[in-house]
Amino acid sequence: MPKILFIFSTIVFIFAYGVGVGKYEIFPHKWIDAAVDSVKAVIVDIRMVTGTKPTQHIKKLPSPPAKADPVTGSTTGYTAVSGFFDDGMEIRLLDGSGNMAHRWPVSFKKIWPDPGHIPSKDVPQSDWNTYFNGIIVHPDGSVVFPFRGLIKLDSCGEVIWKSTKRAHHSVERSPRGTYWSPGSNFVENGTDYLPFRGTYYDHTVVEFSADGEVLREISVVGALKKNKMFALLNANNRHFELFNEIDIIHLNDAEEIPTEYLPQFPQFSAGDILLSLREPNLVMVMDPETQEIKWHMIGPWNQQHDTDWQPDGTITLFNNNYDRTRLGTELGGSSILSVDPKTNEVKILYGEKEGQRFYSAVQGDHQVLENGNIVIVESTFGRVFEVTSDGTPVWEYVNYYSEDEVLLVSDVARYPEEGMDVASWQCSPD
Ligand SMILES: [Ca+2]
Ligand SMILES: [Ca+2]
Repeated sequence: MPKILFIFSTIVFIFAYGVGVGKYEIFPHKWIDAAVDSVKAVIVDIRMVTGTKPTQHIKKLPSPPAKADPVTGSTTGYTAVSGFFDDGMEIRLLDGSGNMAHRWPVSFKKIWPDPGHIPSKDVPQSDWNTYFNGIIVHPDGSVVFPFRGLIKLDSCGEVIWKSTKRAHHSVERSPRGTYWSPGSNFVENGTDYLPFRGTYYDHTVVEFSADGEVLREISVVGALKKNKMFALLNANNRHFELFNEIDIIHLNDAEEIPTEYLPQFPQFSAGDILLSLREPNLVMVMDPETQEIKWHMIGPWNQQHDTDWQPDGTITLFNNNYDRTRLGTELGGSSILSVDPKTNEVKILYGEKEGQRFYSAVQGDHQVLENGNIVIVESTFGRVFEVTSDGTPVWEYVNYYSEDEVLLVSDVARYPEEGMDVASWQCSPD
């Protein structure tokens, strides 16, 4: 091929890839949304496709490192994490010392050898050009996670079932043993939602049976319309017709209220689901039967992820506090917040203080443990850590690629050791 043609085709590839990233969430698009970053993403993508270096999953640590001393303590229970480890995307189970207790390699090509349910332009170029959020590890060693559908693998990583219904960002079990995930449908020329004439992703909540069958799907944009809350979506001078194929709400969590928490949430009922919508900084509780939105609040969180019900009648969340800086220096970094939906009182549980600095512009996950400790994933800096309720770090795992580079970790789920008979699972890690 003449050199000039090669250069031209590379530029076309770069451009196409940059567009793909923006439109189809191949990677966290906010992470690489600036034009210069898109070009960078493409340059790295050549190394991704050729399997040379997983640059798309790597972030360079600040220099000098913001935190000098590693936390060396151990913890109890098993910590499930997902991200890029060693040779590819995986779900891993870590023991209390951070050692790998089990692993589930996740290959797009193996799970979806014939991805007919995905538009060809969205099919990843390689197993490395993928990522996912949301994991559940079951006591028998099976895992469920959204990955261009909802997937259940056994302890050896073989597919037990898979649904082609698009699911993304999170998966949570209901009290009935079913699964909730955010879903999405592509809407062309959004005439259903005039005056918004654009083409967009209508994010939905999808309930799957324990066998992966779709039981129901509810449009969240439709629910906002029904509750006369549509004005929230074009606040800040946003006009959807100016955009194309836009992710207008970025639904990133859906979980049903645990039955045992109901007495602490008298304003809500069994079956209600908690939703996190990143774009409008909106957290809300919806009855999926009637689509009545029973409570909602915008901020003070900013671009949040992972809202969780708590047994004390509060809701906690990962406040990304995205501010377009590399280290969150403009707004003070990310934090874990709690809100009482009875009073709308907000408290900072961890972060936004000297000595508690962490920051993940996108993704991020947290879990409040029974003893009040909090496990936090600082996704883009590849760090999972646990702090006590007074903010003392007690455990840490960093997914290093090199001395000054880390690989993204998207999720965390902590499980007590009891009931997780990991030694009995087939296919122990090699
Ligand atoms: Ca959550
Ligand atoms: Ca959580």
